Amino acid sequence: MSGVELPREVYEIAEDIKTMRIRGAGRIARAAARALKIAAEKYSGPDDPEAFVEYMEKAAHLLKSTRPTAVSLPNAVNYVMRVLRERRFDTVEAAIKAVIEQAERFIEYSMKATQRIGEIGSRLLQDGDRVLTHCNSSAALSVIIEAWRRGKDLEVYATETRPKFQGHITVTKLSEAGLRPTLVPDSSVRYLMKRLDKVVVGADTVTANGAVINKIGTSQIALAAKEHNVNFFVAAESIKFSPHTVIGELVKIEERSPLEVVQKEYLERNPGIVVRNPAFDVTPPEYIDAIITELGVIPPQAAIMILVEEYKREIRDELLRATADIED
Ligand code: RUB
Repeated sequence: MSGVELPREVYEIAEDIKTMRIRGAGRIARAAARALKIAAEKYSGPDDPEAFVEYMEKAAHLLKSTRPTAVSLPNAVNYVMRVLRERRFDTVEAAIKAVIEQAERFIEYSMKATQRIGEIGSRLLQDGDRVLTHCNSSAALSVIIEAWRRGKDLEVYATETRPKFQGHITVTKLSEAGLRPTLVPDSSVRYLMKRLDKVVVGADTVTANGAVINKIGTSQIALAAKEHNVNFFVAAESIKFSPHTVIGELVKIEERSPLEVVQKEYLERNPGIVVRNPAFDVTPPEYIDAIITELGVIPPQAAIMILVEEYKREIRDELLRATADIED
């Protein structure tokens, strides 16, 4: 690994992602792209393109290691790093310029994708719908708020989303947009489901078979929605689709500190009690009516089509890697 030190800002962004000051799969991805851009802008190592690539790989590695579940993070890092991995540069200056442009391209695409999901997804909500959302997803909010802006009167429910209470961010955003959201405990979802029409949630990762990994509790909501014949929609940009899952790789579910669930004193007083804090769960495709992407609305079973269309290179690399492993 490169001996050239990374700028302080890159470590700060990595720490902000790890500690969830920056959170939500889309935001994490854009923050990582921004960190790579800063790393390139502030490079102060030798005037040697190879040394620069090594230094950028160090930044890429650091950023990817911050949180394990949202595939948008490695997708963002790989998208930016692709310019260095697939091209050779004669000068460091040219390589820096290419990284900056690629990072900016990613950020712009990601922002526009969320907006486009709102435009496309808003058509799935009807005037008078009672809609539930979980956690805090920019893509899901884009759908709900855009439908509201288009004149659809919606009654929106948001779960608290324990233990980190991202639901509070959601109700604030909805309220700022002019809606009058209702905040509800996570455990009230099945009780409320009979009076709801639709559920809209975001995604951290969509797998090749159309399963969706999102904030813990999402799969229970999907179960209750299925039981009550309530439509369950997922809003997810194509950067949330995981090329690694094409070869059957499983998505790692982040397990966070028990101290987000109970206080330190509680653990000290009760040494015989184990507290676990899994942060995400998996909703199988059978429980999902549609995935709203910036490329259109798809049934979950068509996730593989988005992957093949958008991640040709990555899938080819994954397949080569899998074959090499078999031959070893
Ligand atoms: C956030 C979460 C969100 C998705 C999608 O979890 O599960 O639903 O990341 O969000 P955490 P977005 O708070 O642990 O990061 O649509 O904004 O990408």
